[in-house]
Amino acid sequence: MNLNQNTIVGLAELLETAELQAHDVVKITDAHPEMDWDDAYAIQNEILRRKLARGNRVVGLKCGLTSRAKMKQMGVETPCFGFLVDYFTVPDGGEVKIKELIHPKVEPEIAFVLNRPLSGPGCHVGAVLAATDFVMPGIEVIDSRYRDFKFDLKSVIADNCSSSRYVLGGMAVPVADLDLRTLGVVMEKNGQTVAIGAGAAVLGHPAAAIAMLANHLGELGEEIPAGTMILSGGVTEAVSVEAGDHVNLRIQSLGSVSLKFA
Ligand code: OOG
Ligand code: MG
Repeated sequence: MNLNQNTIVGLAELLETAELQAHDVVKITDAHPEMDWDDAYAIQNEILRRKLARGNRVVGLKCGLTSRAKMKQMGVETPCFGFLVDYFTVPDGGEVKIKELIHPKVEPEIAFVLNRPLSGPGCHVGAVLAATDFVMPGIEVIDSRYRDFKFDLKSVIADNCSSSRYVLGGMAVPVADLDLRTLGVVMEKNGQTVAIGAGAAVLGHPAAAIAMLANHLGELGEEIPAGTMILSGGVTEAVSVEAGDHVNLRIQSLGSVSLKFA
């Protein structure tokens, strides 16, 4: 680690305040080019600590930048991991207030819910499938706190991977009879198709993203607890939204989920 504790606490406060007050900031590596990966996750952890101290609860985890489309769109080559807390949750068909966000985008996701813990190193697609209770369609609303949605990997990790809101819906389907690689994904905005893809866009198999998260936590001596919900990462590029937009996601065999922006 290259940053001292005061700097980590200060940067966490800067980023979390930007989230809560819905204003952007310049990417933090501009002023702290020496920041390393451990610093980045330490800042994210400090944001989590602030939220827990305020009474928020963790309701899930997320993998990000796991598809080529997302990596290319953001100019970043490596996945990142973040957390989801209670107030990020939107009910199926529910409304997100644009005023609470900076410059939101939506992305289609396959959500996993585990019935057994997963630990790394050595976690693989088979272990993930064996520990998965069911999968569901999910729309993630990302909202980078960085100006113009421009960042590098360390800055976005510190910013909890742009986490902001998410909705789950459709059907909860066990994975035994599904081929998650060939599941078709169609996202519509205001009735127009804006993104199409298939599960394999996420690291060749969406379960590989969950395995990567388990291996990442394994390096820290942690595991993914049983019962955890995890977003495996945007299947396609993220799409900008504004007030009045209605977004619908359909995933083959899993049904649909939607949300609107006001
Ligand atoms: C980072 C978060 C990416 C995903 O699914 O790829 C993400 C970003 O693009 O702002 O959630
Ligand atoms: Mg995402």
